[in-house]
Amino acid sequence: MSPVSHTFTHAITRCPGNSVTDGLRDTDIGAPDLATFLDHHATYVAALRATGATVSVLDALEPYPDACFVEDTALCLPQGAIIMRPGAPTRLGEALEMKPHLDALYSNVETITSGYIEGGDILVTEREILVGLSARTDATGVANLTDITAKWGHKLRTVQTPPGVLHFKTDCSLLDADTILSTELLDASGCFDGYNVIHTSPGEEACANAIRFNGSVLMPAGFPRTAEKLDKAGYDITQIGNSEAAKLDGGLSCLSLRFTPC
Ligand code: CIR
Repeated sequence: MSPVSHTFTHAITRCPGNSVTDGLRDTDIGAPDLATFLDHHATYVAALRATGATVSVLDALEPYPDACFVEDTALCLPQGAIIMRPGAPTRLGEALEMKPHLDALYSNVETITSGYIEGGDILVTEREILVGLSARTDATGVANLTDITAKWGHKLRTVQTPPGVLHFKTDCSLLDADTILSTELLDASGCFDGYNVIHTSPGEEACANAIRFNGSVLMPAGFPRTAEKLDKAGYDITQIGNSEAAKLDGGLSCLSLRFTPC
């Protein structure tokens, strides 16, 4: 059977709109350039499609500057999809905007109704779902998610997103059923005990957010030592420009929902 944690037939993305220049950011290092962002986004969609997946590109949602970061709006599992409740007040409405698109593809769509939780804090591996408590994801949201995923037979483990880090997956990614790419900082917490862990190279922590999508590992361009490490470990690497999303603390996983509808 194909590994459900990184083998997918579909992905949903959303184009950044003009309002993306107002997107949330921890530190202001300048607004993203829309033309460059759109160019990177098109390359990203092409890379997902190159693996054989069907990829939807939704129209920009101008009232929501961060709406291109669709990962935060839902969790897609083999048994159904779950609409999140983003902890950033300006992003709360994005989740309901995603619901009709998932309703069209899934027979089973549930919704988080209490607390807060964003998809960027959730790492699904072959054996469990890890959820990082963060400034965007609280214990009530995690409890609500636990109730839903337990019905579907999943084991969920609550972990901690490091202080000052936006999301759990800002600092880690799944590379295969047993292997995680992680910053040394996050790995030092012990949350990946029992997994093989590959560390981002020193000074390249910003590339910890990558995606294993079917046969490829998509990672941001500009991190040569980590790319070489992953190449030597046998992964098929695709490097994609991510400079504009990074100005808004966004990595490659944030830009898509990846799933096989049921
Ligand atoms: C935010 O602060 O919500 C956006 N500017 C970035 C969201 C990145 N999403 C993700 O890591 N899953």
